[in-house]
Amino acid sequence: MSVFMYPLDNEKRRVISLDGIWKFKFDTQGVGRNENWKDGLTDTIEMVVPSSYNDIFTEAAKRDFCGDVWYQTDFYIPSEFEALDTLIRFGSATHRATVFVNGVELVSHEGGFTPFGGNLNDVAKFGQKNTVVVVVNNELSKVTIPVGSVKTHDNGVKECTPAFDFFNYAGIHSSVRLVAVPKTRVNDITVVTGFEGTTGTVEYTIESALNAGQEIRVSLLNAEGEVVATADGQQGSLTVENVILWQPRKGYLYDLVATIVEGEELVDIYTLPVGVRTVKVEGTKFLINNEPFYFKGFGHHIDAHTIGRGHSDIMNLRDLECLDWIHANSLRTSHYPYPEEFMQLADRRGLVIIDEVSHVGAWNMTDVSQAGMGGSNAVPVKHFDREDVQTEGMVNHKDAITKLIARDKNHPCVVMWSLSNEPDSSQESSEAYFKEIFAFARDGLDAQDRPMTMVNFMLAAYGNCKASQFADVVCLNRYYGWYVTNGADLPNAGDQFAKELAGWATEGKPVIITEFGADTVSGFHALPSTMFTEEYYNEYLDQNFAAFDSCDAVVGEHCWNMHDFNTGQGIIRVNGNKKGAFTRDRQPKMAAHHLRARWGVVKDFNQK
Ligand code: GCB
Repeated sequence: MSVFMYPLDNEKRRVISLDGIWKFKFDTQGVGRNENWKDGLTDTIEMVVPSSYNDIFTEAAKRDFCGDVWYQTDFYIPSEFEALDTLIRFGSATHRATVFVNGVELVSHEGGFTPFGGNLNDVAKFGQKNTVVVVVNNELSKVTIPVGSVKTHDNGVKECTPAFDFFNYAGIHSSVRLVAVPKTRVNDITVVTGFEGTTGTVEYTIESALNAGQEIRVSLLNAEGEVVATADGQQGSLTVENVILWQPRKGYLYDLVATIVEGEELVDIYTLPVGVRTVKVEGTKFLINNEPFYFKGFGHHIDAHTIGRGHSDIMNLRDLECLDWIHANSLRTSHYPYPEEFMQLADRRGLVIIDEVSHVGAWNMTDVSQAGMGGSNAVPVKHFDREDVQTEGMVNHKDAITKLIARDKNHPCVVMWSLSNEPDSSQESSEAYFKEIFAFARDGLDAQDRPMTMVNFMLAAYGNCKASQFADVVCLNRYYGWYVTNGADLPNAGDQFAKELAGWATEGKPVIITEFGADTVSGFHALPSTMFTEEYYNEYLDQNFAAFDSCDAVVGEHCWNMHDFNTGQGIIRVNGNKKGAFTRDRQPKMAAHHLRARWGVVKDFNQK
């Protein structure tokens, strides 16, 4: 089974959760791989799966640990699973992991935000106790996705130095499950939807190795569970009369039920939620269902007190409630793929998603970072001039894109892929790099052929960016009134921003402001305002709104960030990044009320 298919429990499939408290051990000396910790851990402590391990402890050395950590638990596979294929599936482990079952290496995976797993049939004992040991590593380099480096201190302790502005949370971040599926099964499904007038279409392709006498039957059920269309075969098209479209904020879903049958016997069944909608860029418009859409929302982070980046349905739901309250219609999964369960909620709610791969912040690997982010980690070598970045880094980047699209290709909420956040696209050598990355991503990975973008950094301003030429939509992170033209010059921030936007508008593409925001400590007030106060954020927002409204090509505004979030320590971070409209515990600052007032008026469609 494609590991990217979400695990389902149904008539023919079984899912057993392995979430809970696991045994855990920091490999402080880096000896575990040589000393065969894979055979079983000793002297362990406890750890929750899923979660980041970092904020569970009270010691800095554990929070900031860089290297291997080891997990272990026991599990049973029921004897009746012997007739099936049983996988152990991890939703994600950051940034890489190797899984051992009963001492045998089962699977290794690179990339901290996408699922992986391995078939247990040859290594596990049915009806008996099995042991799984997982080593998870959080180290970063110039060629990992995301980018960073590792510094070794005089005492031998390693420190991860991310080239990105979010805490480098690590651990088993999503659920671990045993997934038992029939030997002949639906291995993968791909859907492409469309509509003409009131008639919708769902074209599907099902990957499956059928035995003689077996066939595929497909039906489409509406939200009431009534069959509205049927088809047979591995590929086909379902026609839906009086189709109800998937719309922003009205996430209507059909169920595509794919079955394999042998005569009257059911061999396998898989149900995929499907939203019928189209997405297209036309001139400076971003069309959803042929209507010009206006993005209102945020760049977000999966980030919460104590759980770090661990998956939490509670935080996801709270975030969606806050987004509804503030009249947001969209979100960017900055700066990595989000939990599968988050994407499912977005489908159901009609939350429009710009889905971002975890290629982020190569700016910090160059001398330019000195100007922007006070980057004490700067290495004065231009990132894209490095041969290893153009070779190994490119391979890893492509791999991360492949996995993101393979996992999220069927989600109606996803309307665009973001292939990078803030690379230093002012460098000459970034041009060839991104030409190849965009060509690769467009070459058949996404059957829905969604628009593709990369998110531009302010130091590659209009006229200076070598990569945005390959994008369908210009996405800009801009901080006029914060990093550029700060406090003293705030009244001019809007005009300066508008000037740059006028330049971008000549490209004839839609422009989305994917970041704008000001660090604001909740409860800080000043009259007249000063930077970091709630008053300042509101004035800053007004300057930005004026710039957006001055430019017809601007089709969206994503404030940075939805909520305060944790970062590494640094002289420009006050216990984390404080640009949230909400606090880290998801309570509104004054800025949230200000955004809400505007977004309650700005329409989802036909704004400009
Ligand atoms: C950016 C980055 C984002 C940072 C933000 C900031 O441009 O994309 O990851 O958190 O700036 O607040 O500095």
